[in-house]
Amino acid sequence: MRIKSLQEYQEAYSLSVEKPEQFWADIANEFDWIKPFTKVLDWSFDDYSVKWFEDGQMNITANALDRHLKTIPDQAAIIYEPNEPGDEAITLTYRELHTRVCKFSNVLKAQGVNKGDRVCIYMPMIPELAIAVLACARIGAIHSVVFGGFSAQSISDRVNDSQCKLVITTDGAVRGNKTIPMKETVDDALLSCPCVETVIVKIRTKTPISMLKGRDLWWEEEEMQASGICAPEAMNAEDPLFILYTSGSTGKPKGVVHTCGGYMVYTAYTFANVFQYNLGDVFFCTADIGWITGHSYLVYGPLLNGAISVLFEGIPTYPDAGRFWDIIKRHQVNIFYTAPTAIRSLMGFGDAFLVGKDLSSLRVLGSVGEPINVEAWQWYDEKIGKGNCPIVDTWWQTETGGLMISPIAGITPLKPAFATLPLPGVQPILVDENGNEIEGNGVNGNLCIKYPWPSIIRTTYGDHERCKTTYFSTYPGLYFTGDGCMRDEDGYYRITGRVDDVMNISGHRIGTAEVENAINMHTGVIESAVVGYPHDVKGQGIYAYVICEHPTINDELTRKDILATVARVIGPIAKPDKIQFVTGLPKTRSGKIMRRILRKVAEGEFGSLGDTSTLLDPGVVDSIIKGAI
Ligand code: 7RM
Repeated sequence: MRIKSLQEYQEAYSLSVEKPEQFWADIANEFDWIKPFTKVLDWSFDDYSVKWFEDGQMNITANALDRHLKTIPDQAAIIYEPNEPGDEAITLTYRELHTRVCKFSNVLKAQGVNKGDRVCIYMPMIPELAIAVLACARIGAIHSVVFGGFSAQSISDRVNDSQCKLVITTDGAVRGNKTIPMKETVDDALLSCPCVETVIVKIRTKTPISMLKGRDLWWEEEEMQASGICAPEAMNAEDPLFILYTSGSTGKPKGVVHTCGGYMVYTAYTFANVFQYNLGDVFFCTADIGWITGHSYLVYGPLLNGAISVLFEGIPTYPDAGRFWDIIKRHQVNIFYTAPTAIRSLMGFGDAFLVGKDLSSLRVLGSVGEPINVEAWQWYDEKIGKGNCPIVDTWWQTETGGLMISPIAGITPLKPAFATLPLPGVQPILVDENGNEIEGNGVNGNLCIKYPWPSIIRTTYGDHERCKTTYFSTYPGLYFTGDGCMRDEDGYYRITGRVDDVMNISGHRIGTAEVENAINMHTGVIESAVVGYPHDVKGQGIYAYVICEHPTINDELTRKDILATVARVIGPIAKPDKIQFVTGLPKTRSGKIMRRILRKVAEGEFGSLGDTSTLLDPGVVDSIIKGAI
């Protein structure tokens, strides 16, 4: 399964296109199956359905944990680096992680959690977050991790959508010099979640919290009583493994469903190859487990490969902007995987925080989450990689489950800001607005994928129609990514950003409609329109145009109030960077907001607004330009 040269990549790629079933069956057979599969793939992108290894049975934790007990029981699986740099790091070996996962599996079982039940996990970046995820997978419960920065409202929306019966959380969290409530937020959320029977609370901050008799349990007490032996549940390859909510261009976030077998095969394969992981290497992915990157490349991909994975609780700027570099030295990190927004932010602090930092353990660097600009790429290459570490710019999505277009470290010749070439099994195609394929090189288009790979989204939880219309109806017969893309003269791919109403704020996906709905909940707001605009550090910032009932008495205060409303409804990450009060929005005769114009104004480009003649009231544009900030 390991690609070792450009020629091997090309051979693997050709085989994956010509004989995809043979290609993936060979890779899948390297794993432990409880019952081997006989069918490899069944699919249709027209009436969307995909099944990989359908009649096989397995358990992803048997492959991520038990399999390594024979060979590397005493090797580190997870190295936990706490928020406080002075606190001791904690290493969990494969044997220890296995025991703790088994214990917590038994805790969940004792609470009546069965195969197929949904469990919501709302926790900070501590080892118990990974343990909770793996325990669910071991007993066949479907985990739904909700990022610890989301609001009570967001938790209850997600818990209700998938009808979770149990929630796992902590008393509080620490991030940098802040203490953040967790259980209190869960308590608020659960006021409107009758489906939840049990809450398990791990102590992290010793924050006083309310513990409801008959519902709330302490993690420590339950774990102490549990046995450390728990056989992995036999899962069909197509049984759901997890739900992860992600934002789209309309409505509330949707629950992306991934299944056990295909997700296991694909995350393990891409991890090993793209990062060229060698046994004993220390891998540090800075993403939170609350996002897909954390699921696939902090937990599952690394553990499936018997890797050493660093789990960091804090933030890149605490106690100062040298924290990542200190962690790299402290744990002798060989492979470092982070987001362009972090790179740009640290670059902004200047070289002072790099002085005296020993980064010589590094061998491979990775980037994910948003397009990386050339300056950031070069800074990363020179200052962090010392010109010696290949940078893998990995393009993929929550829906793709794993890396899709990416260099293979040290093998694919690089070009700054290019995700380069599709990985084996991935068949990208560029199409124009009408869905016609744009062939040849030196072209731009909308990025689609024309053939299934093992970890493609299976459905959106509880609403298969939504999955079909969102991904498979824009261009019939193709999976539409929502991204624009160019293919240069060498056939290299460069992702240019979303072409739909999804923003990418510091690598976090947020829908414009979601932010508008939150703003519209604020008293006195009649209507709003939200667009993304270029932001030096975040990649994109959020720009909101807001119409209020009356002129506000104090614009500054109303702005702050609106921010508070958005933070309460969605979470602090969705707070607009700019709010402009307007008296009207540019609408067409049919009532559609012309976002193109609002985007231009937000970018500060007032001269080239294009055709505004179809607007109901073209005068609105002038007044918006006058008030632009
Ligand atoms: C992994 C993740 C997905 C969206 C995707 C793109 C953007 C991600 C890159 C990128 C350019 C990259 N999942 N994106 N990686 N754009 N180059 N290497 O981020 O579901 O949260 O976001 O992120 O727009 O559609 S996600």
